[in-house]
Amino acid sequence: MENVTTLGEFIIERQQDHPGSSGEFSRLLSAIRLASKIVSQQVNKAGLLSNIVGAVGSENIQGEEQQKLDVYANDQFIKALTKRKVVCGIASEENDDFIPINSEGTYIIAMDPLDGSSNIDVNVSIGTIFSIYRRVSPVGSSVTEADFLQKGTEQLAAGYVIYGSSTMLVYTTGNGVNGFTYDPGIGVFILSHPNMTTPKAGKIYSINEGNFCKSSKGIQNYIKYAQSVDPDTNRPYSGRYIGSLVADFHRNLIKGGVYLYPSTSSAPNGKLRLLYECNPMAFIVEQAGGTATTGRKRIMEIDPAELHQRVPLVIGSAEMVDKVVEFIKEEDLEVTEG
Ligand code: AHM
Ligand code: MG
Repeated sequence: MENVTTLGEFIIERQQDHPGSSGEFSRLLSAIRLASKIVSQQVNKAGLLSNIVGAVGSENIQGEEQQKLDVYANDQFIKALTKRKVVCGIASEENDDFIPINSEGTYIIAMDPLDGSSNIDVNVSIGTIFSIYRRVSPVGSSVTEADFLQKGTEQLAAGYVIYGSSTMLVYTTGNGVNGFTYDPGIGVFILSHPNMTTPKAGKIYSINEGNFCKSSKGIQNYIKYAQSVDPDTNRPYSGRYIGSLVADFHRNLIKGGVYLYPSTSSAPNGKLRLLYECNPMAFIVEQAGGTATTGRKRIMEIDPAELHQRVPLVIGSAEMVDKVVEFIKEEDLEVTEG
């Protein structure tokens, strides 16, 4: 195990790049690291929990009630972040309101503790997504909603954990993107993907095509474009859609591709949440050389109006995202002219 860098070492090294830093931020990242190890272990036992140890709601052998995995993940992240005392508030997909933590804390977290809920019970990759901001209200006062409603451009850090064939933690603090793979044998994350960049273009498009008839003309035309044959532009693209944002995003980040969750007639703002799904992924993709937009506006420049706000998302390789935007703009033009 010589010449490897662990996540713990990496966090300390990077902290030294910021002289005068109090180490608070590093403590926060260590809390996320700890919670993701615990959740990873539990995710790997998910089948055992529901089918052997007992269904959700029943008691296990220690007399503890079995929890749903997403509730369990939420509790673990909240517990770990609360202990570090540097966090003043948390917004989570699992909680209607934000949770005030320590009024002396400097940072706020927005998170989706276990994303990809439809895949939890069927052994398909799922993930955790997080986004970190400095509070805007004064330290010592109670955290306010305004602390959470900041633009994505204000993010200090963002990342995700993918519980896949191996568990990986990928994050950025605005200075590139680094990925760490978990070695369960020794219980550490090891730097496996330093300075991750995403190709300018790829061959993959990821969208729930079941929504085709509910989609706008622009999106329908893009799907037809992705499916048409044109060897010069590597088409037809491959359709890949897992239904777990973290897994679809992670694959496309590495291989090159575009992920879309556009507006549909039944979900005019799409499905995904701005604060803890779209913004963190947008920060990561931009740091890796890609882009993220609603089709009309850069994701990270949206002024959030509410905690659980949804926005349409087109994210991935820059040239592929641009192509989708062309189709959306073409449709806008037809609508205005017609
Ligand atoms: P969730 O937070 O309830 O898990 O929903 C978010 C998930 C994303 O991970 C995924 O990309 C998307 O929903 C899939 O939605 P759909 O089943 O509509 O395609
Ligand atoms: Mg989610």
